[in-house]
Amino acid sequence: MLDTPASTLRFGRLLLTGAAGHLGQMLRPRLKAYCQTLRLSHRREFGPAAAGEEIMLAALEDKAQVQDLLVGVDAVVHMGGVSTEQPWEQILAGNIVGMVNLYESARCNGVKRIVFASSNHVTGFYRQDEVVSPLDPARPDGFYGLSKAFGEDLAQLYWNKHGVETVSLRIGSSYAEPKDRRMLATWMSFDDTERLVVAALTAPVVGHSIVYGMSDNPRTFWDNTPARHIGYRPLDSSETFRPAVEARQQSLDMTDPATLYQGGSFVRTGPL
Ligand code: 15L
Repeated sequence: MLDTPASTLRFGRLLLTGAAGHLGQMLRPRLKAYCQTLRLSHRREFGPAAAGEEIMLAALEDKAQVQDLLVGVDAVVHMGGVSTEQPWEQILAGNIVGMVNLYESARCNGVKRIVFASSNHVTGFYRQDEVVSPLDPARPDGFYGLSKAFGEDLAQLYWNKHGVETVSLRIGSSYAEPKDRRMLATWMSFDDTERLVVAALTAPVVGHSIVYGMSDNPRTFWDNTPARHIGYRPLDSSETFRPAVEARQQSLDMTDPATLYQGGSFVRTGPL
């Protein structure tokens, strides 16, 4: 967790969706420093609220539940929805219908800013020898990446038409440490993930902006220059883990699409 001066407290009530998921659990204690009340939401029970928290269960595809969820909220950190490649029906419910419900609720409840957990899989079908920026066209690597591209387009629509601001975070691989060679390029430490989310919440003017979520890795697939106005400055690097990762994965199969494309194993066809 980062040291947070008291002066950074900016929000009355902040909503964190997907609070019981991988990134939601990591962000839960960290985001409390930036608000008076942290409203936590997930589709299933996940235990009691602690001091400074409130819990509201909601399924994203349930329009009425999502309408209630955003009442009295100043800003949203949307980590909810389906976070890996899954059958289309699940992605449709969580990431397409759920996103429309969330943005409609934001519009109706006057919520001004959403930080949206998009994904690097929006551009997963670029090769690993290309450097992609948020200005390049989407090349999703599956239904999951496609749904995140839809989410970004929806965010753009709600900015243009209704003045709801969004920062879409094309998150790379947010884990305690990189698990394989690909993640030496895509890894984002938990502290840098907090830095990115806080920068996205607090940058003064964002409209709809897209930024890749990565640490300060020396080799990377992404160029965040068009998102410099967000003010995200990563302080960690995957380089520390390189010797251990390379020792574990000594050779690369150059005929495997997962080696050639940025999306890694997400680009493979066949069973999930
Ligand atoms: C994602 O979007 C997934 O949510 C996560 O599980 C990782 O697989 C990550 O991308 C990645 O590309 O490493």
